[in-house]
Amino acid sequence: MLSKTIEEKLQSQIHKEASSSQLYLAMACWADVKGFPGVANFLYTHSDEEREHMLKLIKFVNERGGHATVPSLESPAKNFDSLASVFKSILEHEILVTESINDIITDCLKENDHTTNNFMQWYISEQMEEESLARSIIDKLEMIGSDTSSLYLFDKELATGHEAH
Ligand code: OFO
Repeated sequence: MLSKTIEEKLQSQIHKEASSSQLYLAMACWADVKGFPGVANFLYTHSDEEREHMLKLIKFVNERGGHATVPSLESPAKNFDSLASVFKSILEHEILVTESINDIITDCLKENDHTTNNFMQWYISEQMEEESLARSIIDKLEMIGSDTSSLYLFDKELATGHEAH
């Protein structure tokens, strides 16, 4: 059975995962209309993955005696400055998500909630992968700069899922 504190924390995490999904969907739309189909594809997939993260949490809360609330979401930004700024925002966003997951785990340890702690470990590994992927993409984009033929190849590479996990 979940304590009230842990249930509230998980509920707030549900909101964060849903917001991430929305944000990456907006970024995917932007990349799509700006002529980066590979990046768009990568971001559509990332958006779906975040929705999966949300669903996983919702099901866990319901299975453990809580009752998950489907969050209402604000509309994310529609326009972004550049590919580099998109991936920098993703990294910043994911760092915040990691902090909030760590915070839930700290509460689980305080409350001896080993089940939730164990469940949240999956999110920890997922975050490590997402952060390092975002960092490697940012490094690559910094190297490319504004060289259009390299950007074209970069986009193609993301389309084949070469960078994705
Ligand atoms: Fe990458 O946010 Fe989900 O966990």
